[in-house]
Amino acid sequence: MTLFACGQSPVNYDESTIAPFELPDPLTTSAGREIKSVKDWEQLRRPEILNLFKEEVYGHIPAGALVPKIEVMESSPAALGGKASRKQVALTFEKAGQRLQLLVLMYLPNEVDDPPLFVGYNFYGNQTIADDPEILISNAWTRNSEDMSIAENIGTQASRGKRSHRWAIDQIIDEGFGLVAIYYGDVDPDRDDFSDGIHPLFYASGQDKPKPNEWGSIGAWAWGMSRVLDYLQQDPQTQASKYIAFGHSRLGKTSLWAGALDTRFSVVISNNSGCGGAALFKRKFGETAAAINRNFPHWFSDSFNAYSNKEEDLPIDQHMLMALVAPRPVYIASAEEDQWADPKGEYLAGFHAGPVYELYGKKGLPTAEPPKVNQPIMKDVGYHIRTGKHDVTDHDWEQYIAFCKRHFK
Ligand code: GTR
Repeated sequence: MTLFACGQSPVNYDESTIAPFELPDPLTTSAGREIKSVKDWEQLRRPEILNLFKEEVYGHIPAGALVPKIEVMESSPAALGGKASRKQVALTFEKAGQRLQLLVLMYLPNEVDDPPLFVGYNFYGNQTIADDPEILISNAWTRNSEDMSIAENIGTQASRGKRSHRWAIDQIIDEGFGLVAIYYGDVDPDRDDFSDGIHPLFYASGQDKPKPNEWGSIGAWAWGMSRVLDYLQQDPQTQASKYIAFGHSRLGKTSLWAGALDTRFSVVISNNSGCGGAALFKRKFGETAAAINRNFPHWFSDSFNAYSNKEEDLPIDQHMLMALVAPRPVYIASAEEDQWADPKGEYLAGFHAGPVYELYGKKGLPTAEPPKVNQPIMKDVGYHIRTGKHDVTDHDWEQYIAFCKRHFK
């Protein structure tokens, strides 16, 4: 079936019409040298690939460290009926007269020392992830949504708990994990506007938008995840924890990029991340580079526009993004009805990252054929496709917890 999205380029949902394409080999350098050792991978090819993703896809993050002011805003040892501690911290970044505040919400299991922590963004504010009246509401711009009871571009009391179905907090705590939640709009409001969010704090004088090969919003959100890790690593309650980058959809693209950039993430999880996340660009199935650049011009670097309808020219594909996470475990989840995100392309990217995992003596996905629905595969690369739509469900969380447990044993 080929559908036309409002007079734009056709959207392909037909496996049989995918044009043959070639994937760049993660284990051959651009100068044609074959990589046969971890040392050569880490010293030659990995930096080369990382730089290609910066230069061509997500943009470089400008140099310069910003050290935030840290304030504990609230804490309680008696959250979630007494089984968890809640702690809320504000990280405030200031530069050149600009100020950005990031609210970090933590739920930590009371019975576990150094619990592994899922670190993940949400779409509408921390207050939406749980029905907990103590959660602080951000002042940052928020997309209006009737479902979320948000009408004036700012989080509301009525939005509390509206997205709790996406966060299996009880399961997470009961299994001995903690959750660190952040609102992505605190770091960069999700709109095509580079005068807000973190970007202006890094502008040189006279600059009003990132350079063509500099970060878009995904780069900014990935930067924010690393700043949260900086914080967690110096808080005595969380500094000895393991950190798991988690994200759904555009925020799954972000968790993969954050995990590639920052090796302090021990495990990386992408839920239904699709185009620009886990899915292979070169299949051009479902959402394409042209569609994503048209609809979300602010997500990638401007240099990425060169690949709209020219995926074959890309010197990378998303199997190499996952290869950047190696040897750390990476998990990719798809949903059967989420064809826009190209479930098979998500699986294949994981599969083709395998050779890099194998170089480390780790195990990739076993075959090029995706598993049937609801039959997770858990190697060092993990994958499942579940029944249902683009979303995060308890079934997804069950797999993430099981996958992390295997690796933290
Ligand atoms: C869609 C977009 C996808 C995905 C999704 C989301 O509209 O086309 O790439 O990121 O939004 O983030 O929910």
